[in-house]
Amino acid sequence: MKRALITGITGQDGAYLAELLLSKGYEVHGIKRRSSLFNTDRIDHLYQDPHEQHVRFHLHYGDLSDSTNLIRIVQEVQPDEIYNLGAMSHVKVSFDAPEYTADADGIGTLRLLEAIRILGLTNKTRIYQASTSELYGLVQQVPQSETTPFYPRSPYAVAKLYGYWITVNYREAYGMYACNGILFNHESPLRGETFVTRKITRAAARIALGLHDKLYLGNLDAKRDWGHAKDYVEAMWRMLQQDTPEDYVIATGVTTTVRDFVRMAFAELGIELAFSGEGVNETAQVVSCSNPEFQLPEGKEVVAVDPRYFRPTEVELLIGDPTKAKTQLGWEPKYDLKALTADMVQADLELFRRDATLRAGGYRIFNYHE
Ligand code: NDP
Ligand code: GDR
Repeated sequence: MKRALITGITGQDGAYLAELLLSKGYEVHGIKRRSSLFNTDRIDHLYQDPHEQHVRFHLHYGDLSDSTNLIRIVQEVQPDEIYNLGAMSHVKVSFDAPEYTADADGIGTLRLLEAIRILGLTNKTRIYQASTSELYGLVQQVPQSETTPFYPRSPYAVAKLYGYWITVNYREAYGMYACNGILFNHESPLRGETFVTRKITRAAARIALGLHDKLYLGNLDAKRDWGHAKDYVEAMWRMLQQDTPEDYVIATGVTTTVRDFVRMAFAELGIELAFSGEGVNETAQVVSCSNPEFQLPEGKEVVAVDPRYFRPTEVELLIGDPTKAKTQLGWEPKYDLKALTADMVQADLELFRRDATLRAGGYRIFNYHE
């Protein structure tokens, strides 16, 4: 039985990857951070009572900022594969917490590589590093591939640039099986609520159900290559099953503006929107609503721009070329953007129908944070 260790197991990708590896017969170990409230919502369905026999899912307290802790866990687990998904992953927040981001996302990667080396596991343990399309940053060439130069545009991307190169360096210096997956944006119903797609699908469902008035967004012109996280964790696993370690771009090859994603999300609910105005004055109004479940008057303004969400430096355009992954890994995504949007919007509609029922019954519902 193969043994995998996942950092960031409580995150979106960690949850899907754990599910995938368990389905393939792996013993899965995950590192979670201590928090004052439970933070395991995404993996609770995978939990196995440690008192039972033949348990294949284990959680360890830890943090990428703590090398002794990482060394101890790697020593205990003796993993065949490590997936380093843990990170402060929000680009906008990295401008507020640049030093912490560098520590967790940059030096955290080094700590894990060093743990493998110190413990003499360089010939046993394979490692996947969660690199990102944010490395490309300022547009120099499209579509972006494994050979496109990097130009990071945020403290997050600069930290991830260190993670990328230190992974390459350990591969070359010590012959480790270490790979970078340069993954473009990938989303799902498990996506964190403050990333733009999930923020939009949640707000669309809540506005349709009459639970929320208006969605405020930042740069509507930004273009992203959005795929489904379920497809992307499959690519991570494939990268660690090859004869030689290499780096791969994982993307759909299709790019879409934030504005068009808003249109698609509302359209999934039968609501047609029209955008008007420019820059900070741009808004979107309801043109029609074909779904009798929702009471949305024509002309209602449901989207507006709030400069609070602008970034000091922005990544304007991402579109990936996944040819290498398709050819060498045999990787093929199952979801296109329409199917991804439908999956997310329907999941959020289901979630907030429960809130609507509670509110109708006189119960207070949770606060809604943006
Ligand atoms: P999430 O933000 O959903 O999850 C991040 C995970 O990292 C969480 O489990 C979080 O724990 C954990 N974490 C944060 N800081 C630390 C730390 N100091 N020590 C240990 N764990 C930590 O991210 P995703 O699942 O979306 O992304 C997974 C990885 O892939 C990240 O590294 C991200 O930067 C990268 N990536 C993501 C892409 C995407 O589009 N989703 C695209 C390209 C790369 P907690 O739950 O306690 O906060
Ligand atoms: P990104 O994802 O920065 O690409 O990083 P995010 O969804 O945060 O932003 C995508 C684009 O949408 C624009 N935008 C907004 N973004 C947010 N979060 N909130 C808003 O209100 C809003 N309005 C417009 C942004 O300016 C941006 O252009 C994600 C993360 O998962 C990273 O960890 C990962 O490395 C990259 O994807 C690939």
